[in-house]
Amino acid sequence: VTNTEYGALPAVQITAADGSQATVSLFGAHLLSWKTGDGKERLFVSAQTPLDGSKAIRGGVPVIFPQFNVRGPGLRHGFARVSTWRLTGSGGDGGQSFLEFGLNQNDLAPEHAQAWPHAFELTLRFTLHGDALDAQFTVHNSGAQAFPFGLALHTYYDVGQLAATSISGLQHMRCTDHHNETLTQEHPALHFTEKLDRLYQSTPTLTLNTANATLRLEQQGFDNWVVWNPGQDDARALVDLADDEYLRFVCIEPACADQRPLAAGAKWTGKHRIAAD
Ligand code: TA6
Repeated sequence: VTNTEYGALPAVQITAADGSQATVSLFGAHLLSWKTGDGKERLFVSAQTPLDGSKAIRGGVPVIFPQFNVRGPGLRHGFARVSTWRLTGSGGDGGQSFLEFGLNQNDLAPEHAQAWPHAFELTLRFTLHGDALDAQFTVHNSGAQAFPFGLALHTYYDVGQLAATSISGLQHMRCTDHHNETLTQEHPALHFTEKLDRLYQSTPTLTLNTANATLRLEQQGFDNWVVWNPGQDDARALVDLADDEYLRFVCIEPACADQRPLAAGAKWTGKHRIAAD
């Protein structure tokens, strides 16, 4: 493990035997960069994002917990992405390398701990192996009462050219769009021709096709896939995104968008694998 800095943020970096590399900021346990063994960057980070802990990072993989967007009573998209996590483990063998991060109620800023007064332990482990990146996310209710939670791994992919990008694996699936209307995906491939903000039920596998790459996305344990690109108008309204940067990324997020209960002592685990061809 190498200690490094990303902007003004302390970060840690691992490099696997094949040269693939992951860089994670302790602020948010936020994966900022994932390069495959060929040196190709797979994630998008906005050139205009603050990198000083004053605000959530626009790009990479924001960790959303305990609430997805405004689907709950608390902070939009939760406090995990604006909290400082602990590095709880690292290592590797036989071509694998991992970094593990933890966050519990004692790590929170007082206003977040007061607004969400539960005992919990989050564990997020990123593992590099071959041309794949695994994320394993565990929520442990370490208190004496059940609590509700929602979450997501809000992954921003660098797609190069939005117009040449599509997602397959969603055909015939029901989803709700940003008008909260329910529709069925008719086309085998989902293309990005305007703002898109959709919540699908989860499936085990999706494929992201871009001009230069194919990525296979797999999940276990999550309820939904969220697909987002802000389009031109919403992108202009985002101060931490340059006006034309929406043409370079899509978000595809394994999520539990609706709040679900976790019993006292119980654990929830979700797994996400991104595999490059
Ligand atoms: O995941 C999609 C979404 O919830 C959108 O509705 C969208 O506005 C976005 O995430 C980004 O949210 P943020 O709080 O990071 O500006």
